[in-house]
Amino acid sequence: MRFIGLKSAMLAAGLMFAGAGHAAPQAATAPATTPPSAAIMAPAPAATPVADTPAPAATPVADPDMLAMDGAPVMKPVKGIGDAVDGDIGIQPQVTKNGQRAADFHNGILLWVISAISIFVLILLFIVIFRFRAAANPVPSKTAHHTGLEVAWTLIPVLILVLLAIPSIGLLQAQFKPAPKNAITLKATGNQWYWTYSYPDNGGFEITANLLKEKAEVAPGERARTEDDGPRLLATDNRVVLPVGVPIRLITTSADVIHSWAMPAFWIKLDAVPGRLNETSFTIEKQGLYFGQCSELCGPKHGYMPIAVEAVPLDVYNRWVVAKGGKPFDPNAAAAPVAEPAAAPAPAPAAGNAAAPAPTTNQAATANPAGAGNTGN
Ligand SMILES: [Cu+2]
Repeated sequence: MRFIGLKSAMLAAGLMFAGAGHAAPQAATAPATTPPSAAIMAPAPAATPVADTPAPAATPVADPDMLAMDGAPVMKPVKGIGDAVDGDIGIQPQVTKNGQRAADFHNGILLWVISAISIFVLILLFIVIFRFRAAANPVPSKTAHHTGLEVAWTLIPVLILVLLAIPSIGLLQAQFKPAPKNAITLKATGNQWYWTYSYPDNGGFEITANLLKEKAEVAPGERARTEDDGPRLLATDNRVVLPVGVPIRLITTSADVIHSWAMPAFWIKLDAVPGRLNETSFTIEKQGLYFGQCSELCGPKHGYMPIAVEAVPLDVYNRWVVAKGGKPFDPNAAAAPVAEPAAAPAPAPAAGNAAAPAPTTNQAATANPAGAGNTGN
């Protein structure tokens, strides 16, 4: 534990200096080994590339450490963070604003209200059972109506529901607030039974995440899960890497049947529907390794398509992106150019479909390169 404290302090110091201008060398050693217990990331990383404009393209260097990041486990899982704990009940510790808001709503309001109502109804039930049983109450009352009581038991529940609806609708609205323009897009595509991810704002490179099998299940030479990879059925061969403190635009779709990209620690569960793009956004506020699963019954191996997200500082993220052959994300430059590619791909296929002679035979579709492109979308 003393080690962790020391490393966190070193990282904090490193980040402070990184803000001063030379980001890459500082972060090169520290964050890769940083445990998720490191301080919550403020949107500070935005300050990193301020120093000079050409730097972001040049500074992040592809180094072997980063290439290993989505293969070999760099960040180790911490029990209780981003994962369920045996015997625990309730909601996982939340690392996004909406998640914290929802957890507070659940723990601070909903739980108390439903407990009070359940106890109240139970007391009424016991009164009926004991006080009005045939032996204790041989001559039952003939009362059929009581206006005051009827108004009360209609109005009070309505009032409770209205009071609950106010924070509930606010939360719903916050969950589907469109991502800001400087967001990084992560596109998750469900497949039977694995996930593919692409990073359209970082040059569009792709990674594929498969379940890591247990030692007894792998073929000779095949990589088996270790404890450093994560828990059984949750560890993946490639992890999704995302920056902390930067808004993420999550887009889901599917190549076959309906899947659902669910990450409990982010308060995210978004269906991945073939032929559709679903969108939501979130900002991870804490470094760490988080686990989730496909949460839609998508076939016999539905339980075998886990999700592992590694949340790292922006400069580490950028180095990973470069190592994957992508282009690093510059939060300052992003606002303008991101908007266009994000908007362009969506309407393009629709327009293509409309413009291309849709009613004609499939001969046209196969001959038309635009049509071939559409199917991939
Ligand atoms: Cu699935």
